[in-house]
Amino acid sequence: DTTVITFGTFDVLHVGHVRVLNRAAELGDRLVVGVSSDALNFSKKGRNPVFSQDERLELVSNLKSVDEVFVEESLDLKRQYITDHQADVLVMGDDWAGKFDFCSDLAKVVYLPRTPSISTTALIEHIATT
Ligand code: C2G
Repeated sequence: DTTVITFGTFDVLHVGHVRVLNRAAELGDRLVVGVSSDALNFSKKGRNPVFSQDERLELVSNLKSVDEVFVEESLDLKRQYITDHQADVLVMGDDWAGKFDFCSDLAKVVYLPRTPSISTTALIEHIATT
């Protein structure tokens, strides 16, 4: 069996998130998703997420393509998460291209093209200004 692992914040879940998760799931038999903790999100983006980590975990875990979720506490634990979950493939959107190549001795690292013109930041902006 092939286990695929991917990571993200998945705040204000949108179609770009669903598509990357569906495409990640197609690369194996089982999809495990590391959802960024609120603290990690704050350190990456400098703002609190709209939805809390518990809400984001609940949303992601209820998607059809997702078999298991866990909290991603740190960007620096990629190697440990891959080992813990016995992942064979690490998938990320191509905004992270090259960034996780240091894991390629543990798992096949695949970067998928992002869905154009949709992002949490743009959604927040849109809601705030309309
Ligand atoms: N994504 C996408 N298309 C978009 C927006 C996002 O394919 N229009 C993908 C991203 O490339 C990523 C996933 O959806 O693979 C989750 O995106 P984010 O929630 O923005 O994740 P991020 O905050 O970049 O966290 O350890 C890695 C990080 O935790 C990634």
